Amino acid sequence: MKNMFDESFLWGSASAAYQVEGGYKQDGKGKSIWDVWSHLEGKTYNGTNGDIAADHYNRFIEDVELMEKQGLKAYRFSIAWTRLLPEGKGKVNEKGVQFYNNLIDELIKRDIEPIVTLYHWDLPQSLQEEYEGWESKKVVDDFVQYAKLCFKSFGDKVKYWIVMNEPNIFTALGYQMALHPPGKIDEKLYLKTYHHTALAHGKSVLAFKEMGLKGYIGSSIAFSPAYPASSRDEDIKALDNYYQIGPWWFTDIYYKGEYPKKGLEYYRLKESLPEIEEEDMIILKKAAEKVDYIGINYYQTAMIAHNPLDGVGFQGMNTDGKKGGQKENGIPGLYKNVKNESLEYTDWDWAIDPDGLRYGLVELKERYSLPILISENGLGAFDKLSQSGEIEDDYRMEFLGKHIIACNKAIEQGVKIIGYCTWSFTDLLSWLNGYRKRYGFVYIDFEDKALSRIPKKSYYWYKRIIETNGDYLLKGEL
Ligand code: BGP
Repeated sequence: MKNMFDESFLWGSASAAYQVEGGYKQDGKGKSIWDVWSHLEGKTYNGTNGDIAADHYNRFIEDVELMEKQGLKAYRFSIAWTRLLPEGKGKVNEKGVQFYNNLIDELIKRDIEPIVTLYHWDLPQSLQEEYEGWESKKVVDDFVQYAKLCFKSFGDKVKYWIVMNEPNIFTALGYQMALHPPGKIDEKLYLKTYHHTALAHGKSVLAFKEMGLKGYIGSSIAFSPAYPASSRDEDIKALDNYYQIGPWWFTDIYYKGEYPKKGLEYYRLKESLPEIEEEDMIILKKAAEKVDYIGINYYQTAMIAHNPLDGVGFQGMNTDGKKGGQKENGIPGLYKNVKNESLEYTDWDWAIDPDGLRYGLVELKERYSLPILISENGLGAFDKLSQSGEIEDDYRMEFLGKHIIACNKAIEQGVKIIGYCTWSFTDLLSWLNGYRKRYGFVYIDFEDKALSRIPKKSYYWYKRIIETNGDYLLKGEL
């Protein structure tokens, strides 16, 4: 297979502050909504939390050394808003700024490009208490102040910025399914908070450009392309419904500066739309013209079928890793997500579909004509440490390898891909699935206080791919 990856391709890996850092009240850090939520009874898998996590806050040098040894070209991480601004606004915590400066310097020293996410779900608790966080438009301006502080503090060193991580997931889980903070079920709030995330993104993009910083900025959306369950009209229509209030709803407002028409009509009839000011749409349009790339987190595709008015609604998520436990989820009258019999599934019932990535990348290219950064892709699995101290995660190599091949094919089809970040570099906390659902190249025994790092087989495999800029894989050796 012809290798389409150019020399500047960012072979990366990713993490997020709450899932990896620990040090949850160290050096003046304020509380985030996740610090509070994970301590509430019954909210996370077996009560797991990120108090210590992988202790990356105290061990980042060791972690960056491991990245360097692997040859990683880029490391995507998020900044904890509450480390910089413990109360969400006002007084800056210099120790927090120092931590990220140290991390960035350490990466640059080792030729690893920092890709910085500004928001990976850890809203300051004080803003939640003051005005209900994302529910109030006040959050937009507080967010932009925080973003500007980041641009000012790190903008001379960081080239790649991701404003929002998966706004579609944290608003859906927070306001449609009550699985993430603040644990509500309210369609109006879901749409309102999503609109506010788009505004926070848009205003931050414009602020970034106004500051004249040299760099690239976008946001990362969780993207699940989909197929119709059959060629029956009702399934084709269901697929269109899915795209209108799913993928295109999420990405159009960020990358075209408008909501898809049919989706708007649907919510208008239900009287669920938030107040959208004319000024909002002007900002969103301007930002969509200035944004540099689309970030996507890709894990799986969906298979969409007709769902009658008395059909299934949201029926929960598989969080215990017992394969087959996932029930069908849907929106009565619009669509439901059914099992795709032609695909394999992970233990958490996520469809494994490498070609879905190629398919989705081409869809995005055709709709938005922007370069794309794959900011997450990975396999959650129960990894086992062998008696001799090794982790033979061949299944992860197979998973990632097939997805990298899919990227290569997408580039052949004209998609401009800036880079590919695996989720995740070390093992870390999975929000609702605890520490047993592992994604990393580096194993961490979370039961053992030492939290020692052990590179898995996939760590060395990815190293070979990076060294050869993809040749090692594309020549057929998985
Ligand atoms: C994405 C998030 C990540 C990460 C990943 C894996 O939605 O951006 O933070 O958690 O999914 O998901 P999970 O941990 O639920 O398996």
